Amino acid sequence: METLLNRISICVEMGKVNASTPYPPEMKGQDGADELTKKALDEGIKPEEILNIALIPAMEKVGQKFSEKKIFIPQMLMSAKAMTAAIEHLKPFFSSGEIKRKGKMILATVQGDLHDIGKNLVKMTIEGAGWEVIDLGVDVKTDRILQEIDKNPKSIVGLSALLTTTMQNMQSSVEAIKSKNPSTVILVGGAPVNMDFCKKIGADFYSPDPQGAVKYLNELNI
Ligand code: B1M
Repeated sequence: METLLNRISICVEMGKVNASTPYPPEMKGQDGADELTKKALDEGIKPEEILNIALIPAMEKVGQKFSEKKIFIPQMLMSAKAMTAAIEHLKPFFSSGEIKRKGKMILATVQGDLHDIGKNLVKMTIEGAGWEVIDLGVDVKTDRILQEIDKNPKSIVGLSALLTTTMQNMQSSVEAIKSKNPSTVILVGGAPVNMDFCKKIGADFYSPDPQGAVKYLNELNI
């Protein structure tokens, strides 16, 4: 029998958001990522297990299929919707951090980039660890980030990029931020980013995942 985690994973891979969506036709009438994630939590499955065993690997498969031209943008978008529906149920578990905030992070997906699932996970995890997050959203121009730093001068800046093309925009944002505010600490992440790139563009730290970001933030003496 298929486990619940496996079923959630299939829903994300196939783009099955909830029971009432007719897409994909072969799963019509079945529960989707929405209902199954709630069920999994009700049955006591840990939110981290749902995220790491079901959701993230499903998205990796989606990316793989997209690379192999087995699926196209509309399917990828449905998978993103299914993943977002599942993550909605996980939010309360990640966001139940301490009331007293340790510090602030201005978080953005860089200009030209519309991917926000990873950024949103980073946001949830960092908030859950007791930090305030000012989420500027996706496709964020450097000027908008600079404006927010002016309003919140001691904030850490977190930048996410998922495309090799938008890594260049990450670089120009980092350069502009450091040139105007050399003491601003900048944390970068996203699938194509790595520590070498982080160092090359003058950012302070790279983390491959939200947990690494939290560890770094908590070690900062601010
Ligand atoms: Co796009 N896409 N996409 N896409 N998409 C990728 C990234 C791609 C790898 C797919 C592929 O070809 N295999 C590829 C990029 C190739 C490249 O540049 N090398 C790609 C492409 C090409 C595109 C388009 C250009 C397609 C087109 O139009 N022809 C287009 C670009 C649009 C744009 O941004 N301008 C596009 C569009 C889309 C959708 C809109 C359909 C949708 C995004 C919906 C959304 O985000 N709301 C989408 C999706 C879903 C993907 C894949 C399948 C999944 C991304 C995802 O959510 N992963 C992706 C393939 C893949 O990644 N396997 C792909 C799950 C998420 C939890 O992981 O975001 O990596 P991730 O975040 C991780 C870590 O990276 C880290 O923590 C997170 C949790 O572990 N992290 C940080 C992220 N940010 C961090 C910041 C930090 C610290 C850690 O500190 C600040």
